[in-house]
Amino acid sequence: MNKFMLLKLMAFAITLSILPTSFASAEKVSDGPLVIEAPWARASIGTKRPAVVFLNIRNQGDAADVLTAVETPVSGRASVHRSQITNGIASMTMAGPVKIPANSEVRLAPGGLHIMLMMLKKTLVKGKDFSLTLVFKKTGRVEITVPVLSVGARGPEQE
Ligand SMILES: [Cu+2]
Repeated sequence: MNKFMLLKLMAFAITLSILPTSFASAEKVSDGPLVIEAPWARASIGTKRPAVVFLNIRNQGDAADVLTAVETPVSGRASVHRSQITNGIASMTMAGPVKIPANSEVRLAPGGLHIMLMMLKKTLVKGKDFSLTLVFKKTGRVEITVPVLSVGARGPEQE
């Protein structure tokens, strides 16, 4: 084996070791300055109860944007909710339009902002994924793929 072939093999091995992590991060960059990172959903118990989606929205631009709506073929009614604890009682409300300030990140995570999928049209099965479209005022529509984790998942890192 000559030195050139060895280098090619090494490059191939490095590519192989990098691939799984780049898939796992499931990063989607829009045409604009927004980056949607680490989307995930919990498996649903049938379709009677709502499902929930979490993700990070990073705004790399110098102008704020606003998340105005979410859509997905698996749900008849998808919206952004905010969980809160008032006087020791946990509740959630419609978040309304969510501002994504310039050069910052908005995290949709357990205990805070999340995307609620009501009127599920199909059961979300662990290991499967589904498409979700985020609608932004400036950037427009950004379609992402959301992987479905286990029912008790607390985040993509725990899987
Ligand atoms: Cu909710």
